[in-house]
Amino acid sequence: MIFHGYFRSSAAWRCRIAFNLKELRPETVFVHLRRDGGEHKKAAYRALNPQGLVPALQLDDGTILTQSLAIIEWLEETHPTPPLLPSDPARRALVRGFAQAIACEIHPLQNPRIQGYLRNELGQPEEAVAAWLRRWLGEGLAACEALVERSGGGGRFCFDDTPGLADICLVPQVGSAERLGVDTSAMPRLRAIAAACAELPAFSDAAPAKQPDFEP
Ligand SMILES: N[C@@H](CCC(=O)N[C@@H](CS)C(=O)NCC(=O)O)C(=O)O
Repeated sequence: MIFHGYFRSSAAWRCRIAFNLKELRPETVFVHLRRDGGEHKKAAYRALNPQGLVPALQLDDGTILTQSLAIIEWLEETHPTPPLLPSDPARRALVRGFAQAIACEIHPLQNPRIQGYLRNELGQPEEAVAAWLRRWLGEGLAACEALVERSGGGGRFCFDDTPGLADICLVPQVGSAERLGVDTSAMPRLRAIAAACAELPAFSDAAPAKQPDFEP
């Protein structure tokens, strides 16, 4: 299996954590999102993912999976141990809802192509782009804090005492919040969970700075 990713991509970061938790080491190909106008926009990569987004996962039978949540759900179904979702259906839905709040609502507004549109086509200055990023990230994470709180998640991780899909989605988004200077002081649960995750090699080894294609 071949994983196509980029060190800074939070969608790829989610998958890296999931691979590590499942103790899988896929061959990795790095797709540079900034070099030469973006390798993800070239025909060679679009043949893998017509959306022109990383990550993509090429399976041994040639099937190409796209979308980080679909990749992680495939991993969960094919390599069930350790589980990334709770066994109770309602709690599974809670975890999926949390994961989608990040992957479907917060993250898409942060994407390089969205930033490029704001800068280049709408002519917005850097301060306006930064304000956009912080606004949607801050508001989205505040809702995530409430979701964890409401779930009775007093454990070490979002919805359980073991890390799972919600934590996999949370950690890269908290990483973006730190990088972009979002004020997370009113999100003590999320900060504590991110700190607990950082103590686990599956999470710390997946961080952008640990990837071979990392650039400061
Ligand atoms: N929903 C997709 C998001 C994929 C995505 O947006 N990837 C970003 C990097 S995190 C990307 O390739 N962006 C390219 C661009 O915006 O030009 C997933 O979860 O896989």
